[in-house]
Amino acid sequence: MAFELPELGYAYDALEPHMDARTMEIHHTKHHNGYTTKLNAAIAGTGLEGKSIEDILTSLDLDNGAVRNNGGGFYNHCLFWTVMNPEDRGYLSGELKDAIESTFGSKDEFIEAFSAAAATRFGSGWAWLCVKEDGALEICSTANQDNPLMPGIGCGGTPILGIDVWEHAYYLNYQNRRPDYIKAFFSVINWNEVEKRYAEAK
Ligand code: MN3
Repeated sequence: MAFELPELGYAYDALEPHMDARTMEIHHTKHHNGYTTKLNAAIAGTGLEGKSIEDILTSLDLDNGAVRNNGGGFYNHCLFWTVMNPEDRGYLSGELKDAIESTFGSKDEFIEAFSAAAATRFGSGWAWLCVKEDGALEICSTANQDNPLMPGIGCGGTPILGIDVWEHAYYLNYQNRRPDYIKAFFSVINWNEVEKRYAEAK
């Protein structure tokens, strides 16, 4: 079973004006599609074929550049589309709200710390909110298409929220203004999905 490009679950223009339709379309049909195709090519005929993407990433050989870059790219974008939603976003509540407040002080302080991780990631990469093995929350960032599930990446745990800070994610609409794009991301977060992922990861 080859990996398939997932549907977004909403229209390309559904996150306007925060995420513009042209960026969303290119990001999904070109970038994510490219990672998916190249991941399938990289695992074809190897022992990785048929494994789940989570299994592939958690047992990854970091020297395997094709699987590292494209497997990370496939997984990261799958997560990214689901943690944004034009409707039915919910709001930070329940156990996740409690955990964020006890870990970071308040929702605003969490947003500040997460935004700083995203803004200061040099070059291309991602910022994450992760659930560590002991259940604690952690903010971290990774380069390129690396992912916290990968072993020894220095950012460990199960990611439950992630933002893509590659320029392809924002340049058409925000040019070099990455901080504006990060701020906009917080207007479209699907907290219901983040809470669901938190409950599963904990
Ligand atoms: Mn991307």
